[in-house]
Amino acid sequence: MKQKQYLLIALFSFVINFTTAQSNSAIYPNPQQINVVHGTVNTDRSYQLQGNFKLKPNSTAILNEIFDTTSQNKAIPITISLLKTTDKNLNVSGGYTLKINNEFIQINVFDNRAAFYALQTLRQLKKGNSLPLVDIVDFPDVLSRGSVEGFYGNPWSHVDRISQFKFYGALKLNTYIYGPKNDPYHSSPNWRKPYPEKEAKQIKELVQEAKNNEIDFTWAIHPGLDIKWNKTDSLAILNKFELMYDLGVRSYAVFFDDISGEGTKAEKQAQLLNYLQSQFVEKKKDVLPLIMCPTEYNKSWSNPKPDTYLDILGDKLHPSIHVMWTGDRVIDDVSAADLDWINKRIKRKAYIWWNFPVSDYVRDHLLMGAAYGLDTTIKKELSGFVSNPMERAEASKVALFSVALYSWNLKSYEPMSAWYAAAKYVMPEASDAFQLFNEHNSDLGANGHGYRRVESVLIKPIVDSFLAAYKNGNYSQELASKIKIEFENIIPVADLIRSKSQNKNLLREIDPWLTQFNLLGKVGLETMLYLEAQQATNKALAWNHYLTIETLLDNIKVVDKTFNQNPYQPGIKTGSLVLMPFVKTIFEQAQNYFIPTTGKIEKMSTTALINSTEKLKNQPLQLNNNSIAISPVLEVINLNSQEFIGLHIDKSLQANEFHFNLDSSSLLENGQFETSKDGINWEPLTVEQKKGKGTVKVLATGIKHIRFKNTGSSVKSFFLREFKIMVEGADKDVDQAVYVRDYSLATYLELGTKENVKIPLSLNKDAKTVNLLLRNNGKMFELNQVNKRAKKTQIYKGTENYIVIPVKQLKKATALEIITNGSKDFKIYEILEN
Ligand code: LOG
Repeated sequence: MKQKQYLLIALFSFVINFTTAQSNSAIYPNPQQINVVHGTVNTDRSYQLQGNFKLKPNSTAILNEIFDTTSQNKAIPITISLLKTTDKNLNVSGGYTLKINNEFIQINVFDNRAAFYALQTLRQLKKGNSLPLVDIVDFPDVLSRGSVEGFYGNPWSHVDRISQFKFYGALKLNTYIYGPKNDPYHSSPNWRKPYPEKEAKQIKELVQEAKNNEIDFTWAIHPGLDIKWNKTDSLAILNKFELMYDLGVRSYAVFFDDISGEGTKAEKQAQLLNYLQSQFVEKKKDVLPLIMCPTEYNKSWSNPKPDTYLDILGDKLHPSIHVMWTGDRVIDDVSAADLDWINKRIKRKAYIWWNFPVSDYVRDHLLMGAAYGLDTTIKKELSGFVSNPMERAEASKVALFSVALYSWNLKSYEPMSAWYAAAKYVMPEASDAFQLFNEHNSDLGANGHGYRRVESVLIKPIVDSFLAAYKNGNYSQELASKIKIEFENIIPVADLIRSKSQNKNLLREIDPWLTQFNLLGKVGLETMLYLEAQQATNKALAWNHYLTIETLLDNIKVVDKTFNQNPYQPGIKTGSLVLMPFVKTIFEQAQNYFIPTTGKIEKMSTTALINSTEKLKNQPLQLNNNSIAISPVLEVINLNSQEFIGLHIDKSLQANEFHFNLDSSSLLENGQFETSKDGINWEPLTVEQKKGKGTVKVLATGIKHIRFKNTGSSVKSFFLREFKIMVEGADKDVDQAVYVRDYSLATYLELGTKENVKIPLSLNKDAKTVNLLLRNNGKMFELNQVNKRAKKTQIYKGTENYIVIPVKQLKKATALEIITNGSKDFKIYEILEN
C-alpha cells in the first residue's frame, strides 16, 4: 500500500515538472533543481526589497518589469541576500536560489550576476499576471559561456552586438569574445594601432552594454601574422591592452590561430602571455584571466609527439591562462575522449571554441539546424564553452540558444527540444513557419572540413522510400501525398515570416533564403503534380508541369546567381540535402519518361563539351540556332597541367566565329587556345585578347573542336564567363534538326521572334505518331507539313506545348515547318517518332 502511494506521488510530481518544462513559463536554460508546488502569486502589486544584498540597476529594471510598481495592492516582500552555503556548485558566479511562496519571495545570490539571473528566471516564470510557487537551486555547469565573434567575413554591426548581448543576458550567457578576423585593428595590419575614434566609442558602448547584461566583454588580439618576438612588440600589445582598458575592457585574449612562420613558436607565445599576465593582469587586479587560442587549436592540426607545441604551452603558460580548443578537427563535435587527450597536454581544462554555426567556409548556406554532437558528461573537463557563429548575427541565435541551454546544464541538454524551443524563442510571431524553414536549412553542403548536419529529417525517410520505389517503377500514392503536403507547407513560409516577424534584422539576413525557400516549395509542388500526371498517363499535362519545373529551376538559379555574391561560396542554397536533390532526380528522370530510348534511331548531333576536368563534367551547353556555348561557371576554374576545356560541334555545323571571356590577367602565360578538325590533331589558335577576353572573327573551314589548354606545369586559374562558337548549318535543315533530334531534353532549338524553322522528317516504318515537345509560352503558332514538291498543308494551329500527330496524317510529308508568328523564345525540345 505504502509503495503504491509513493509511486503515485512520484508520478504526480513528474507530471508537474513536465508541464512546467513544457508550458509557456518554461525556464531557459533549464534550472539545476526546481520544485513546483500548487498555487500562484499575483504580480499586480509592487514589491518591497529586504535583505543584505544591494541590487544593481540592471536587476532592479527586471523587477520593475515583472511587478506593477504603481499598484495599490499590498506589496510583496522580496528578500535578497548573499548566499551562505558550503555547496561548491552554488558558490560560483551566477549561482542562486529562488523561492516563491504565497507570502514572500526569497533569493540568495553569489554575486551581482547571480541576482540578475535569479530575476531573469523570475521573469520567465511569470505567466500572465501570476508567478508559480517554486523552489529553485540553480548554478552554471560551465563557468564561461557564450560566443566568440571569430569568423572571417563581415564583422557584426554595432546593432547586431547590442542585440546579442540582450539575448545573452536573458539566457544566462556570460561571455562574449571580440575577435572578428576582418577587423584590421584586431589582427594585421593594425593590431598595434589604437582604434579610430568612432570604433573606440562603439567599443566603449559595447563594454557598457555587456556589463548591463552581466557579460564579460573579452577583447582579443590576433598579432601572429607579423609579430616580432622582441621588446617593441611586447610593449605594443601591452600598450594596446592599456588603450582597451581605457575603453572599459576588463578581459583579454590573444589568438594565434591561422598563422604560419615565426609567430607559431610555442615558447615565444607562452613567454608573451606570461609577460601580459605579470605586467598587465596582475598589476591591474580587476582584469579576468587571459585566454589564448593556440596555433595548434585542434587535434588534426597538432603535433602528436611528446614535448612539442601543446605540451610546451601546458608546461610554460601561467596556470591561470585559459587555452582554447576546437576539438578533434577545426569543425567538430565535442567529446569526452578528445577533452581527455587535450587537457592532459595543456595541463588545464580546455576552453572550447566550438565552430558552430560559423558559416564562413560555406557562405551560400544558412546553418539553422539543431546543435548536436555535444557530450553531456564533460562539465568537469571544461573551463569555457563559446560558439563561433555566423556572420548573420540574428540567424545565429537559433544555435546560440542551444549553446546557452547546453553550457548551463549539460545533463539536461536535449538537442531536439532545445532546437524547437529556439524557434519559438527567436521568432515567437511565426515559430512554426520558422521551424519548417530551419528544418530544411541545416546542412552545409559538401565542404573542405567535411562537416555535415542532418537536414529535413522528418521527410527524408519518406522521400528515400518514395524514390527507391519509383526507380523500380513503383509509385506510392501514400508517400507522394506526404511529400506533396511538405512542399505545400513550404510555399507560404516566406510570406508568413516576412509579414509576421518583428525582427527586421533577422528578416534582412535571411531574405534571399526565404525567396529561395518559396521557390523550393513551388518547384516541389510542381514536381508532385508532374508525377500525378505521369501516374494518370497524361503526357501532355506532365509535359506542361515539366516546363514549369524547368522555369522554376531557372528562377532558383537566378536567385543563386544574384544574391549573396561573395567571392568564396556565392549564392543561396536551401533544402540542399534532401528536397532539392529529390526535385532534380525526378526532373532528370523525366528524360526517360518523355524520350524512352529505343536504340532504334541514331543520335543526330554529336555536339558536346570536351574537357578533362572532373569538376566540369556536367556543365550544360547553351545551344541556339546560330551559336553553341558552355554555360558560364561561377566558381574559379582551376586547370591542372595539360588539362583543357572546350567544345566539339557536330559535323553538320560550320564554325564561323569564336567568342571567349576566360577572365584572368595572365591567360596566355602557359596557356593557349587550340583547334582541331578531327579531335586528334590540334593546332594553336592565335587570338587577340585583353584580360582573357576576345573574339576570333574567322575560323578555318572544317574546324570542329576548340579548346583552351593549360600548357604549363602549374595550376591555371580563370573565370569561365564566355566560351561560344557561332555556327551555321552546312545544310540548313540538318543543322536545325540537330537539337530537336538528339534525344536530350537538356538541349533545344530556340527560335527568336518571327523565326521559322523547317525540320526534315524521315519517318520510321513502325512509327505511329510524331510527338512535338515544345515551349511556346502561350503564344499561337502553326505547324505545316511539307511534301516533296514543297507543298505545305497546315496540320495544327494553337498554343499547346505537347503535340501528337498520327503518322497516318503525315504520309507524304518530308518535313515539318513551324511558324511562330512572332512568339518570343519559342523552344523546340524534341521531335520524336513513337
Ligand atoms: C578560424 C576561425 C574560422 C573557423 C571556421 C579557429 C580557431 N580559427 O580554420 O576564424 O571562423 O576556422 O572557418 C578557423 O577556428 N580556421
